[in-house]
Amino acid sequence: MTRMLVTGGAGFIGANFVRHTVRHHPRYRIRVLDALTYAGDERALDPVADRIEFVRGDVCDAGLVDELVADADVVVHLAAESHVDNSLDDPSPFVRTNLLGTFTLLEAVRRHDRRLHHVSTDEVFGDLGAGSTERFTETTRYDPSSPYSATKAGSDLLVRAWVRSYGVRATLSNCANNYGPFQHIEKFIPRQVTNLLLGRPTKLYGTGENVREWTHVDDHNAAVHLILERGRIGETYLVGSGGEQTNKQVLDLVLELMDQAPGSYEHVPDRPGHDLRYAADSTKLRTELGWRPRHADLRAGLTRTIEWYRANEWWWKPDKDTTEARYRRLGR
Ligand code: NAD
Ligand code: TDX
Repeated sequence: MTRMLVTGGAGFIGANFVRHTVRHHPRYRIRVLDALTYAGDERALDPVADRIEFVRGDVCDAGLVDELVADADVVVHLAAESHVDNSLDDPSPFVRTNLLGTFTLLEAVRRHDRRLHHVSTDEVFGDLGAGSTERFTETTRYDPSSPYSATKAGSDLLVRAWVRSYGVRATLSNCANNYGPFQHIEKFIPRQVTNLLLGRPTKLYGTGENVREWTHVDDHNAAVHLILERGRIGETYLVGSGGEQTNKQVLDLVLELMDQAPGSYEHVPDRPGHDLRYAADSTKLRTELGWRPRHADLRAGLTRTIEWYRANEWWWKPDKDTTEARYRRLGR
């Protein structure tokens, strides 16, 4: 058995990763480290609870992290503050968790010479022109816009420096926007879906012309496994489905799939510094490691995701009022 430590394993991508790993990679014995912030929910791990060990704790707690890393062969690092709007409102937990947390983990991994995979975002590159066909690559210059992406960029740079200076055995991935089950209802797609399920208006920032490359969480997690198995140490791999959509297009598709008229949304004030367009060139991952998105059909993926939110009100409904109260305070 390979002992795997997953940080942030009760969050959206982390919980899907843990469930995917239990199902498809039984050689791993998994331990999850998660602080259970507002974004973490241990119930997402219920179906695999008897196959994993859950530790509630902070990735910035050096003593705890040292102990857990010493007892692992592989570490997959997903713990982070992840929501751009929250980072604009209060950057401090982002600086702490994303920077100090990654530093704490890197020091433990260095001491115990453990394999690390660092999960990051394509937002570290900033944004692209709305009309351009340019895509981010592994060598695009870092140019983050928000406190969230700046702290993620900083965490990537720490990982790269620890590889070069201390020989830490780490890989990195920078993925485009994910969607799928268990995504917090503060994020774009689940916010709209749950609003519609409750008979409330959907909310579109600004003109809705911003472009994202929606990638199903299972495709992202399959990429992480390929990188863990065959990725080259020190290398970065970009992950993206290739399907770009404006927010308006995605919202119209959600409306159509939920039997609502196109264009029925409320325009709300734009997010400050709102990145225009993200697009990741995942050629390296595809050619070196043979990755292909299996859920590139957004219509099919959204249909299943909408069904999941419809069937799992127990999971998201208790958070709805607090989440929307936060948005009201932000004017969005
Ligand atoms: P999420 O907010 O849903 O989950 C984050 C998890 O980390 C939660 O369970 C939370 O409790 C935990 N956590 C937060 N602070 C912690 C701390 N100090 N110590 C321990 N645990 C802590 O986020 P997500 O969308 O699942 O993202 C996971 C990772 O993937 C992040 O690093 C994010 O930057 C990256 N990423 C996300 C996307 C996306 O579209 N969601 C895309 C690319 C990369
Ligand atoms: O109500 C909304 N209306 C709206 O128009 C919300 C919540 C968002 N938006 C827009 C803003 C973005 O252009 O939708 C787009 C997607 O928004 P988010 O879901 O907040 O994602 P984004 O800011 O693109 O960042 C996401 O992808 C990259 C994740 O939250 C990050 O963790 C990841 O790194």
